[in-house]
Amino acid sequence: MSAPQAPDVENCDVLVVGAGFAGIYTVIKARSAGLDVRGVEAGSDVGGTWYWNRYPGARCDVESIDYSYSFDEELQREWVWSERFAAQPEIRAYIAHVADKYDVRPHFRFDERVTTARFDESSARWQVETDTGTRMSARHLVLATGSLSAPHLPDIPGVDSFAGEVLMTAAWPEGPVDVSGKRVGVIGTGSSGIQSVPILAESASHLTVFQRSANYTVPASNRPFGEDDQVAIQENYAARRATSWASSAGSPHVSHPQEIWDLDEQARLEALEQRWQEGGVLFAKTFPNQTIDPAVNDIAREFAEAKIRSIVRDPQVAEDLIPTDHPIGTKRICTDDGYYATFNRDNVSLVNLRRTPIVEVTPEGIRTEDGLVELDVLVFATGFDAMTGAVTRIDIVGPRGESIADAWADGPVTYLGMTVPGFPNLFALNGPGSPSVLANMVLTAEQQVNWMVDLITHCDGAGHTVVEPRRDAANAWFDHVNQAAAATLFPKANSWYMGANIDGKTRVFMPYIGGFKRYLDLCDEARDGGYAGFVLGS
Ligand code: NA7
Repeated sequence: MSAPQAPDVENCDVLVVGAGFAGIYTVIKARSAGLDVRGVEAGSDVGGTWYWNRYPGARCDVESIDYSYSFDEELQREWVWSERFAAQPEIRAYIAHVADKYDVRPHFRFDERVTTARFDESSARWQVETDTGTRMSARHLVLATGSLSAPHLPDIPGVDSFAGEVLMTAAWPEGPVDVSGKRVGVIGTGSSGIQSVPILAESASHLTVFQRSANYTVPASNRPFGEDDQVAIQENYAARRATSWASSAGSPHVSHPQEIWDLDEQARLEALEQRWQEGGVLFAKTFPNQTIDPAVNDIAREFAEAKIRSIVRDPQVAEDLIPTDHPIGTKRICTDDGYYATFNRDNVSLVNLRRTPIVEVTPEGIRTEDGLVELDVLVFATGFDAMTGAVTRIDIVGPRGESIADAWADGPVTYLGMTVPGFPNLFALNGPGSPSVLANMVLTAEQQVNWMVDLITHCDGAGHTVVEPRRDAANAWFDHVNQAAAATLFPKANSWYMGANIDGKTRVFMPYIGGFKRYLDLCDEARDGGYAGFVLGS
C-alpha cells in the first residue's frame, strides 16, 4: 500500500503516536486489516499513562476487570487481576503482556517523540519527524497521545531555585524513591495528589499539602480478589461486558432505580451510604440526575461533606478540605485510600492556598503569605493540559498551512471526537468530543480504533486517498457536545474538562457527555450513512 518515498524516510500506511491502550490496539487492529502500521513512543516501553505515572499510590479509579481490553476472549480469560482496582505496576504489566502476546513492540520506535507532522497534499501523506531526527511518511496519522499526558508545571516564581529534590507525579522516576526522614511538600490535590499523600505521609518526617482547590474524594474500597472472585468474574464477564457496551459510561454500574424524590430522608441516606461503602467515582452517580439537578446534587454533596467532618479531627482542617467551588461530581471524584484520615497524623499539615497563597519557591522550600515552609522534597501533582495538550504540543500543520494548535485556539473542534476539519487522514483518539474521559477509556479506544480502521478500509476499497471531515459536520458535532454539557452541572466547575486549569486556554467543555452508548450509536450511524460527514477524495 505504501508509496515509495526518499530512502531515508520510513514509510507506512498508518503511523500511530503513543503506545498506551489506544496505540497498542491500533497496531493490533490495523495490522489485522492488512495495513502496514508503525508507531512512535516517547517512553522507553509500552504503557502510556501507566508508563509515566509511577507515583506511590497510583491506581486506576475504574475497576480492573472493566479497565481492560475486551477484543479477545482468550486474553480476557488468561489475565488474572489481583485486586478490584489495579495499581499502576499491575496495569503496566498487563499492557506489557498484551504487547508481548500480539507482538506489538517491533512496530514501535521507543524513546522518540514526534515533533512535527506536515500533510503533503501532492502525495496525500503525512510527513513526520521525531526529536531524534527520524523521518517517517504515512498515509494516515493516528494520535493515540492520551488525554492526560501533557504534564502541567505551574509557573510559580522561583520554581527553579529549589535546592532539594523535585518530583512530578506525572513523570515519577523508575525505581524506589525514599522520602523517609525528609520534609516533603506536595502541590496539588487532584487524583494524583490525593492518592500519593497517604503513602508519602507514612515515611516523610513531615508532609505539607499545598491545596489550592479542595476536591471530593471517596474511599476506593479496594480489595484483593480471591479464588471465588476469579470464578465469578469469568462466569459473569460476558454479561458484564454486554452491560458496559450498552451503558451510558462504559461500565456495568447503574444509578439507584428510584428518583431521590421518591425516597424518604432515611432511604436517601442509606442509598448514599451504600454507594460510599462500594467506593470510588460511582458515588457521583448514586442517583439519576445527580450531576444535572442542583437540588439532588446538594443532598449528595452534604452527605460527602458530613463524612469529611466525621473523619478529620481538626474542624478547621475539615472545613479547608471541603470544596467550595463546584457541585460534587462535576470535577472527577477522586478515589482514595485513607486521604482524609491522613490529616489526623501529627506529621501532616494542610496549607490552604486560598487563604495563604504561595509567594515564591525558594532554595529552602515554599514561602506562602504565612511564611516559609522548609522542604527537602517538592512534589508537583499539578495535573495536565488535558485532552488537547498532547496534540497541540506537536507541530501539526494541515494542507492549507493551518496548525492544529491554531485551529483549536477557540476550543477543539472535532467530528465524532476523532477527526479534525482541515486535517485530512488524521485521527485523534480518545480526544476532545469523545466520551473517553467520562467513560471507560479502554472500551472507547477499542470502539474508536475499530471505527477508524473500518473507515480507512472503506476508503482503500473505494480508491479514496484522502478523507477529511466536513466543517459543517464538525461544527454540528461541536455544538452537540456543548449542548450535552450545558444540560448538566459540569460546566459550573473550573475543571480540566473545561480547560480551566491552564492559563489562557479557551474554556469549553471538551468531552462528550451525551452518553457512551449514544456515542457508539452516532458513530455507527455515521458509518452506515456512507460517511456523509466526510469529504472523500483522491
Ligand atoms: P488534576 O486533577 O488536574 O489536579 C491538579 C491539582 O494541582 C489541582 O489540585 C490543582 O488545583 C493543582 N494545581 C495546579 N496548578 C497549581 C498551582 N499553580 N498552585 C497550586 N495548585 C495547583 O490532576 P491529577 O494528576 O491529580 O489528576 C488528573 C486525572 O487523572 C484525574 O482527574 C483522574 O481522572 C486521573 P486547582 O484545582 O487547579 O485549583
